[in-house]
Amino acid sequence: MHSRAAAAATPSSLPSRLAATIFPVLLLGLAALLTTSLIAPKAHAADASTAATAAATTHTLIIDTDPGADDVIALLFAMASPEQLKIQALTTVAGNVPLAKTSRNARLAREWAKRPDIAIYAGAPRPLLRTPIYAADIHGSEGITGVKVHEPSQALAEGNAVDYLIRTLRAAPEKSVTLAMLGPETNLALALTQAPDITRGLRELVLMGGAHFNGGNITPTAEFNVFADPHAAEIVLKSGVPITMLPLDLTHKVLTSPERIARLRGLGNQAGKTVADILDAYVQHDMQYYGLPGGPVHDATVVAYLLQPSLFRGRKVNVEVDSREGLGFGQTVVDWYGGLKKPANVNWIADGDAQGFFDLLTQRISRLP
Ligand SMILES: [Ca+2]
Repeated sequence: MHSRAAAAATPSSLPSRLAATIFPVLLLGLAALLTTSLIAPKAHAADASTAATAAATTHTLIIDTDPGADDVIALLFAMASPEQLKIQALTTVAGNVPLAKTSRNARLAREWAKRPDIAIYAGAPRPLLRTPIYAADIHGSEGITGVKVHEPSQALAEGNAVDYLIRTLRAAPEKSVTLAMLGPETNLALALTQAPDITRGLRELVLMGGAHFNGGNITPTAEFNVFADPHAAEIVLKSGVPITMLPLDLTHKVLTSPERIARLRGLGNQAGKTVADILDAYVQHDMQYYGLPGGPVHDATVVAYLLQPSLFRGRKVNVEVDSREGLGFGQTVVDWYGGLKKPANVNWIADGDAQGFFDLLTQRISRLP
């Protein structure tokens, strides 16, 4: 992971990328966004606890994802919760593995959850500007660890994920759609760049990404999803839409244990076995590399947050992304103490109830075939 990270840390040279067709579009969008980027949730309140009190929440939901072993678990978790999560579609992006495989893996999750009603749109095949990077050493060359993959019978939906997001968010009632983002944020950045008005339809963005107290997982300072497309993350963080981020600060506290995986395996359904098989393989790297007693299940914490926000605690803070070449490339700069006096744009989740997370995951996975 880390030798590759060092090699990938330098974005491709800007002059060569200027020729890319995307860049003029991006500049236009950035200009438009700058006029609205400071419309953020109200200013930093010292130690504003954001633990929610609602026992159960519902969302009209789109999930943007780059499966990814933990994405697959998050997708199964979400698709097992139809009374709370009205999933409109899945949109896929290049990330942990290239786009063809993330899209195939999203279709596999849909097949395993028996949810043929959910359309899947493929989106951006590469980041906005930087050199593409992948994480096959963590997620395996197929993007899912511990289980056999095959080509699912149900195809992708016609059309591109970015067009789907623009079309859907424009048609949606004001502040009605929650977007869960489990990978690099390229698709939404492209949509916001082409159609800044789509923020109107968004209720909230819930992102797995970033790192502050914990340090990074792809470089010492950067978390993978942000590092894989920091320019996209910058656009998203400046969108003015309410944002909750679940960073490594949280996910490295919500760890598997042999008992927690055994409960999933012991459910007796295929989904429980699948999740346990994925986790048994997936957690090995992180347990060894970080010396942790168990492994994180990063993206699945987003789904738990949507279902039961009272499991989590955070603070509304200003977060910016370092997209300059150098040691901090892809770092989320989190003003935890409010010293910069900038508007809070992110509800940064720093802690959570690990046992509560695994209880909820296990209960929901038990509902699947
Ligand atoms: Ca992911």
